[in-house]
Amino acid sequence: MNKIVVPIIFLVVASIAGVIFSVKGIRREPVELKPVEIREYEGSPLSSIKDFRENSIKGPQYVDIGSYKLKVTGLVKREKTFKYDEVIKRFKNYKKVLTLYCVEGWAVNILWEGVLVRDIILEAGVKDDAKTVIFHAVDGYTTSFPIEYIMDNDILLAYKMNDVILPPERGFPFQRVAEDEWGYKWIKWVKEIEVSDNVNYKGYWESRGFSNEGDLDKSFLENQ
Ligand SMILES: Nc1nc2c(c(=O)[nH]1)N[C@H]1C(S)=C(S)[C@@H](COP(=O)(O)O)O[C@H]1N2
Ligand SMILES: [Mo]
Repeated sequence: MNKIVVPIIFLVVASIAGVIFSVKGIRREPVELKPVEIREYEGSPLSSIKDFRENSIKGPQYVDIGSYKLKVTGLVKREKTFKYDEVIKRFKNYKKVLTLYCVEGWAVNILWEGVLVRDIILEAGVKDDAKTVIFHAVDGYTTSFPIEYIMDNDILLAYKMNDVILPPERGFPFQRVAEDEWGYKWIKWVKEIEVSDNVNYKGYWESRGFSNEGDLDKSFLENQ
């Protein structure tokens, strides 16, 4: 009897030990799961997030998301401060394919995803004398829009492009997506949305001769 039982017990113990050792022994490097950008949306091709040219006034900005806050200030009923996640979760998300045209002559067609600037501003409540919305970025860059334009249109504050979270170079955490407007109106690394009564405000490129309207159908130069 023992002649059979002993080897069986031995075999069982040995195979359990074998399993434990082999599991412990597997030392495979973790596989990095990179986000994959989509290159086609509803049958139409998209540009790649690598097709952009880096021409920001101070180069890419690397925002620490732990301490990041988006502020709504100025002529609002309640000044507001949102953390990154709050912005994305609190407001309804939208997506749209839009092309960014830089005045330098290049363009990228991208699926943008984000929240509406209007929804964020409405949460703060606009005062009667509000005329202009000024966007401020981490690198000191600014650009502005008439308040009616922001409130009457579906203007995105994007946090994703081609289904991928904005890379730091592309404006993480948020880029304002400005439909029908030149690239310099697409402010990256947005940190503050200021509601103002200053109708003559001029942003970074606007104060250097670029049209304040930024209308794509017209020249980007102010007096042409
Ligand atoms: N904060 C910030 N946003 C910015 C700029 C900048 O220098 N700083 N450059 C603008 C210009 S001129 C263009 S064409 C687009 C270009 O986007 P990209 O730098 O992601 O290619 O970003 C716009 N947004
Ligand atoms: Mo640009």
